[in-house]
Amino acid sequence: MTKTVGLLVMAYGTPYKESDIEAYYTDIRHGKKPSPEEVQDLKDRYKFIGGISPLAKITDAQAEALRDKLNVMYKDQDIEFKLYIGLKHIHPYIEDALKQMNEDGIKEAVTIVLAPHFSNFSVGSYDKRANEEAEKYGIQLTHVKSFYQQPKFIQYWVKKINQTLTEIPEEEHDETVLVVSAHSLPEKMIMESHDPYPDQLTDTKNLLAELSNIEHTAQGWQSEGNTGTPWLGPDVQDLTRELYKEYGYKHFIYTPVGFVCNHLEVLYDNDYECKVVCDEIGAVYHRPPMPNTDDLFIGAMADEVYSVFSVKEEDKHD
Ligand code: FEC
Repeated sequence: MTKTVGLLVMAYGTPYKESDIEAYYTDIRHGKKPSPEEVQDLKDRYKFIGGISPLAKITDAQAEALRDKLNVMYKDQDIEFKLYIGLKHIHPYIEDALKQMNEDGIKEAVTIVLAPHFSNFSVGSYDKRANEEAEKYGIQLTHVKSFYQQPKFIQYWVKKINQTLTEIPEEEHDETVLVVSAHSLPEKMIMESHDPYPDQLTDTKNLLAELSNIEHTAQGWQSEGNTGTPWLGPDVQDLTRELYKEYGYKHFIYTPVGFVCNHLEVLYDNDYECKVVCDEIGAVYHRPPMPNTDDLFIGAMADEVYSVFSVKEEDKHD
């Protein structure tokens, strides 16, 4: 008999319409209302990328593609995954997803956050919320903690970096640098807890340097908030200026590998803010496409699920 297992795909969430922006921002700020100026600034950024973010639609599409792939991979184990989407900052919240799972009679689920690297303050905080809720209902969860090391994840980015290099004249490859980045976090939180996040980004950068045709690489952080305390750096914009000053690079290839799709933090922070700096210094801005629903990327997440979740022999024929 086929066994149904929950697949809880967790993601950041985005406002569905302009009137959601203030409540969404307040949720990000743990209930502290942003000032009218801050809300207006965020509204302007969304307006700049077309009004609303494509994130909600892409999250759904990624989650559905992952479920479909897993259902093929687990077919001969007689397992079928039922998909639940749980968001961090807007409905359907992580708690809503667990409640629905319980109502559907799900007893066991695999969770994955649509973020490749693990930090206690990113993936860890999603998992904590899911665990607290699952405990109430007696649902057993198996978590994917990270998938940045999955060969298909790296292959995706290697392929895109190499494709981008073909658009740059060969004699200028030595004057091209790859900027590998993820979302910054407050330095104090990361350092005090020996969080693996910065090292995982360095590992990613090193793998891309080793396996792609790029000659020069640098690691940066992006999209930091305004908390009045230091965040992980260097910020990608400052880094661009520094690299230009020191090496005079003509081409900058940005790979925000800490994110998995097109959304505000890429479409604004990279495609607008980093491009402004490139224009200012007279360099060429390049940003390969984000993974979105690319088959290699979905395959990387599916392979990680497969490596953490297997059904015990005795459960197979329930
Ligand atoms: O709608 C969209 O397209 C936006 C999607 C979005 C993603 C995202 C990912 C991450 N964030 C992380 C941490 C922080 C911390 C703060 C913070 C603030 C914001 C704001 C917006 C926002 N984040 Fe976000 N983030 C996205 C959107 N984020 C909007 C508020 C305005 C601003 O600062 O720009 C600071 C909170 C504070 O002020 O106290 C910290 C991390 C990720 C990547 C992992 C993940 O997806 O969970 C880490 C997508």
